[in-house]
Amino acid sequence: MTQTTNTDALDARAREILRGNDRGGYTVPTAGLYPYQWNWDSAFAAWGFSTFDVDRAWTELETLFSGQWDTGMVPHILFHQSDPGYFPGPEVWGTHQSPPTSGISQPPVAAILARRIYARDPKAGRGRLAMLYPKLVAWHRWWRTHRCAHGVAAVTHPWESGRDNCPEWDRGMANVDGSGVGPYTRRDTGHVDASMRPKKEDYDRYIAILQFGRACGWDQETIVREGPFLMADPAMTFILIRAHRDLAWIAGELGEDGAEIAGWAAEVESALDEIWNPDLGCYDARDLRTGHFSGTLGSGAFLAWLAGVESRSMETRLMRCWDAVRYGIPSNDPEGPHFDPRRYWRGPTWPVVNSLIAMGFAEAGRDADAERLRRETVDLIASGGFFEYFDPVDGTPCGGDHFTWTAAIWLAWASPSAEAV
Ligand code: 2M8
Repeated sequence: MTQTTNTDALDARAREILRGNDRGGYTVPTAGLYPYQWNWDSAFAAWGFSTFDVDRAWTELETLFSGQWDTGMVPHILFHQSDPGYFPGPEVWGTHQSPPTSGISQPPVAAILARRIYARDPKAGRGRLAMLYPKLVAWHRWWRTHRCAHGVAAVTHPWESGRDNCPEWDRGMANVDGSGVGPYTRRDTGHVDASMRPKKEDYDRYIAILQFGRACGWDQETIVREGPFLMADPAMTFILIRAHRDLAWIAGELGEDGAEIAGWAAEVESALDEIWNPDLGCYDARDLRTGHFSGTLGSGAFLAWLAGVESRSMETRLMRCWDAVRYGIPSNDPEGPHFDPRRYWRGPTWPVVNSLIAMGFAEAGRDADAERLRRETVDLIASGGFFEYFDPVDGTPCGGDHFTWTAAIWLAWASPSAEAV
């Protein structure tokens, strides 16, 4: 098969996956394992749709914001239709929202990707972006008020970070007592191999943190002040800085005043020293209950470039971590004690995270790194398929198949046919 035919076939397959996971106005990450609308998955889905159906791309974001709370928070899951295949479902979260939702948020990539979707067809997108703009502002304001009280961005649940069981959270999770959560049945291990998923002791703690939030009626002040888990997250911090900047740009494009939003980005940036771990030589997650760094290098540190942050010592450390594997940026340092190449966020490489890291590389003028990361991601998808994530050492595809965000980033970034926008 020629290179072109192969690209055509993969592009067609990726579009088919997005269409196949479309449930009418929103996409599920993959049938079975994740039967609802997830926050950052949807923003990536929209980016993918924008390569062949810009109207559908805007609809995806609009449906996501249909779940926005009065507080401005955009929840991490919207439960549009009930499905017994996923735990914890809407009745466990108990948020009393319509549509039913979870009670935490997820990385705010929507403004970053809305800007790119808009760039594909500004004429068609202007009205849609203008409608979305005040909702984005309300969500970003929520981040500033409820998650950046310590300066950088914090997460109140590992699920809020999107990197569920990454070793950075081990410190904070050690403070959480999962022993009293009562009986429950996990559904994820019925869909994929249990050795690739978080362990039972992690799940007990995830549920304990959820139960705390539910017991206080999802009152954010109580959760931040007294909740069982609160950690500063480099990935969230870098994404937020970048998202604030893109939202300020959107404001300017729409003739709105983006100065306040640009100020939020500067505020977070000026607090970055709080998460610089000198012993690790890079940005690190930090337990805000005890002050301890996680002491482990994760893929979130590589998002520094996305926020325009650079440092010589960080560069050497991060490149060593990448060079230790063959495919993509590993979610945890292969030379560290926690590296587990197939267990979810404890070592595998995630094409979706690679796409964000490569965006940062390209904008920092690190074209060779951006291209290397794109090529390594192409190799994974071309030989393994559109899986959720991959073993970075030997390229084995892992987790769910026919995965929305893998198909989306293929179309928008990795595919040789992808236009740079
Ligand atoms: C994973 O998280 C969910 C909980 O939100 C789960 O494991 O049940 C993460 O990879 C997260 O980043 C992602 O958004 C979600 C759906 O793809 O799955």
